[in-house]
Amino acid sequence: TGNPWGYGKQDGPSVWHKNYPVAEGDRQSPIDIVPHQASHDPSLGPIVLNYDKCTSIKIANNGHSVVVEFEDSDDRSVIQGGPLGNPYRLKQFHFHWGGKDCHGSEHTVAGNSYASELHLVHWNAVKYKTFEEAATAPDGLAVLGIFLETGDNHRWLHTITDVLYTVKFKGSVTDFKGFNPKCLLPSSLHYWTYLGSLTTPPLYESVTWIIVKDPIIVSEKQLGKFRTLVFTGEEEDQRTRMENNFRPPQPLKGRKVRSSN
Ligand code: SG4
Ligand code: ZN
Repeated sequence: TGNPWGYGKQDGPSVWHKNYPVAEGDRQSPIDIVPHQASHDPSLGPIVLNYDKCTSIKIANNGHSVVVEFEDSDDRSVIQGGPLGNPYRLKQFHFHWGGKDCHGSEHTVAGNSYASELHLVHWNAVKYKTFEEAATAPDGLAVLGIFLETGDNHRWLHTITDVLYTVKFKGSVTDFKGFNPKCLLPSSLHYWTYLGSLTTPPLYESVTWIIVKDPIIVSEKQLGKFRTLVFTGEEEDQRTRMENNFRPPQPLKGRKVRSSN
């Protein structure tokens, strides 16, 4: 469905607006977060994650990223609190990363990029019947963003990097049961929040973004394993390495970024 898009010269973020005019809309993501311009909002409560009975199902290469999908037919895995008026169900998580460790995140902080960014995508099952319906509604989705910075080895990321060889090509899928993404989060969940969009086509303006301030630390070697994935299918002649699958920051257009602390 939809038009082909990617992260290359011909099909990358700078041309997405031709097929997806909302790319130039008023609440696009990602953005550059300028900490001293964010307003502290004492009414913002803590983020609460109920991922305990978490039900991951599979890991897949969708030709744009690597995605871990969850069973979302009930409220077993939800995010609540913070800016959210009700619980939102976990649907999937995925990563964005660079070809080098100096860039790769979608959001930037005071102009600085991290090596990668993890997105946990949730939907508002209280107001909407399906993920697809929620994805087009202004309060339909909540994405929790976590920055990855290079340094020491991350204790749990190997659980994901160990299976990446099974999803090297676009369209490949592997069983991936019982993974709780809580192990990938930093100890403090202080955050910035603002109203934005999906960062890939169809770029729907439906996301309440919650960007965690503290990064997690992963090794260069661990991040390098993501770059063994390819954007292309197994039957395609020329393989293109999956890297630099991030959209750069978009205009703020008068939006306010709020800070939890
Ligand atoms: C990545 O391409 C994911 O693989 C997509 O997930 C995701 O689409 C897309 O990013 C946009 O999500 O948090 N970066 S983002 O705004 O979640 C959706 C799938 O295609 C709709 C499963
Ligand atoms: Zn994303």
